[in-house]
Amino acid sequence: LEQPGLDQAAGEAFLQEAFQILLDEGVRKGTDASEKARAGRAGSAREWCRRCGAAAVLPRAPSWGSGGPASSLHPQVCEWKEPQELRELLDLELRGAGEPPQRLLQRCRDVLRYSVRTGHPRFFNQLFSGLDHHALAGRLITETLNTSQYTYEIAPVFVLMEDVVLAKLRELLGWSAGDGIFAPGGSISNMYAMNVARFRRFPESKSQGSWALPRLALFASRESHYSIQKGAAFLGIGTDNVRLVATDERGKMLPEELEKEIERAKAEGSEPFLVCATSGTTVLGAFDPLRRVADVCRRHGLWLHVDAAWGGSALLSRKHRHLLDGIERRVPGCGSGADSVAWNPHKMLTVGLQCSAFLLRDSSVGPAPGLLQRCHGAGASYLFQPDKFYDVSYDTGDKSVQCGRRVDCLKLWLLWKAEGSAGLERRVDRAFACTRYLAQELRRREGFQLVLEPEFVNLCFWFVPPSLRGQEGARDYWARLGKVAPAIKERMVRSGSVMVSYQPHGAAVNFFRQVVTNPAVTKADLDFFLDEIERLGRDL
Ligand code: ABU
Repeated sequence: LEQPGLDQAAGEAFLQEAFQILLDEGVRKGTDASEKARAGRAGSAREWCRRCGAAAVLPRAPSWGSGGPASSLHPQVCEWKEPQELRELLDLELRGAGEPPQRLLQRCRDVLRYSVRTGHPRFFNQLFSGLDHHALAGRLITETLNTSQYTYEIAPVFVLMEDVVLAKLRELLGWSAGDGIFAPGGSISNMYAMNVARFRRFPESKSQGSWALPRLALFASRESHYSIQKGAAFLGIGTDNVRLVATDERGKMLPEELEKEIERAKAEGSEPFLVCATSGTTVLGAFDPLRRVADVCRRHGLWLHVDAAWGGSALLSRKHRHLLDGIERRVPGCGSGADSVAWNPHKMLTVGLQCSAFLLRDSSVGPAPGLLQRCHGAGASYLFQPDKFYDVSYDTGDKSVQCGRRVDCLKLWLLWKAEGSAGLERRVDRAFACTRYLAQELRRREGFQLVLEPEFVNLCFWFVPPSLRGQEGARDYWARLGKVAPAIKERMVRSGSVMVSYQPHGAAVNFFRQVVTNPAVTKADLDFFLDEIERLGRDL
């Protein structure tokens, strides 16, 4: 005990080397478009791989693996391994003795090598992608400081910063006042909405639980996020009490169907309390008509929550914010637009996972505790001592359902400082422009078929291989088409050239859902993406 239990100097030396690896392998190789440009110019995959030092990528050349650009044969987005092989490569077992620094640094390289490069300009698989350098700096500082967002005494900077960032997001919603909290993902933000709406209607539910409640009913569209079901199960509301409202052909909630569902629930003896509208559905990118949904909520006295986890960032764009029209609406004397909103800047704004804001327009917030605090507060005497020497209203942690809570505001704050609102608007507009470009290319190319015209940045399409073209009338056409996207996906992941998601949806067989949120993506990447699908699917 006379000496520290860890070697600071050796630790720092290790970190320096680890940071260099992080920069080289994680940031540069993981995002550098010129890596792929060099690869594209190489004569063959073998030649390129020899030059860059990577092991042979493909054990043998399958029919779809030849004749294309060499870059498509080199793993750039991911280096696929079967689980057993990966387990062996990584040597995951934890042993009694520690390892020397060089071995550990090699392990860091391995982790980076075999992980998926979500910051790469050819990763289109999720609603998040890309790597923003300023946001990453914020994430690294957050990890280094390793604090919890609950009290001013241990997170003074972040308590003030969270307040400013949440106020800025509320301002974009058109709310001059209110409350909010960063939550661990959009699913939890949606659960917050359910809990707060229930508490506002039945304050005694906090102490008495389900014993204080009638059979509740909440409403969301058939296209709503699956977290609505999860939240209902988790909060004891029950998935049977989530009434799924019919949508139009674009996936937007039909307000007249909402009204009918509410009436039906009431007639069956349930107590409606919440409507969850969606701004940006996961697959189709649909926006529910908020004005009309808000009208229904007002007529029935229901809390309107908007799950804008995906689509919320459109509010930054003067050109596209109309998609969320009605979210801000105030109707003097008879209610308003949304009561609460979930918004994930980690998706379209490239902030980094996770950054999800739960925002509420709560007029009760002020010197007295607001709704969030009243709903979740438990007043732990070891954290929230009322007799502290400073203003304890800055101890905001009791609004949360968590105790320890990550700092999620710094990465967004630093990004915003770097880009300004104008820069963020440009990013949003660029994502729309990429989608428009892709849609136009799809229409031009043989074999591509849009599932629907994009309104947002979700581009949903089928690739029809030559063997299926002109056979739309055949009995098994759709069944065969439904096998194409999974087959192409397997090939692209095994080659590591590109990643994109696919799914069946309602009556539609498997189709690709392409989403560009990464500001590093260029036309060349989008052309490559379509070329690659054609190349990987031409023999199917
Ligand atoms: N919250 C939905 C995320 C799933 C996706 O990236 O597709």
